[in-house]
Amino acid sequence: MGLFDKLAGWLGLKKKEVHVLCLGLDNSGKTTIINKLKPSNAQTQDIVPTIGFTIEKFKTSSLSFTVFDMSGQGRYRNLWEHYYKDCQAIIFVIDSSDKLRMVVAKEELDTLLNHPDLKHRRIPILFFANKMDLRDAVSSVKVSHLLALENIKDKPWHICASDALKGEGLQEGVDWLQDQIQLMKT
Ligand SMILES: Nc1nc2c(ncn2[C@@H]2O[C@H](COP(=O)(O)OP(=O)(O)OP(=O)(O)O)[C@@H](O)[C@H]2O)c(=O)[nH]1
Ligand SMILES: [Mg+2]
Repeated sequence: MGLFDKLAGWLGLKKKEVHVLCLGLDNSGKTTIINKLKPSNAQTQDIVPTIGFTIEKFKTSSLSFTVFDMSGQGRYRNLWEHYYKDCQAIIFVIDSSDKLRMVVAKEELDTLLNHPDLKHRRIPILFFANKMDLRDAVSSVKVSHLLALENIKDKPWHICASDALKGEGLQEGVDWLQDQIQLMKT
């Protein structure tokens, strides 16, 4: 980064650019969450399963986010790792009502935490324990235990219960992530 860019950053003239990866099993609600974070006039009504990935851009007063909304389907999960090197934050979404596949979600999380491009980096991970509105959903504390999040010692992480259909819990999570990104060195 050149001196003028640095100066502009310090003076708050330039938005910090961050790449965020949105990961989690298929049907967990990733695209629904990202859609809900858009201004209401830009939201789409029909969400379909993601093929490969899609890219969304968001801007706040100080940050410019590029969010990679990855497909969670088994056949596309091998794409995730290609984006680890360039990402500065991860959003990991869990369907809290899908107890059968919680173990698969944990396997995918463990694989990503042990990946060489992520293992030694202090990048923040925001977990959404999504679909809290469903009767079968387990609490975010339970999701946290099932995924053994207490074992993540070298990265800041946070879990929020969410209902992406109503948009509940999303702002709390995004606020936490923004604070973490602001704390990170450029
Ligand atoms: N009840 C309920 N349904 C939800 C919630 N979030 C998402 N859904 C539904 O779950 C289904 C899957 O949502 P998507 O956002 O497409 O899931 P995804 O994680 O992007 O799936 P892939 O793109 O296949 O990886 C859709 O029918 C959504 O309407 C939620 O909080 N509660
Ligand atoms: Mg999707």
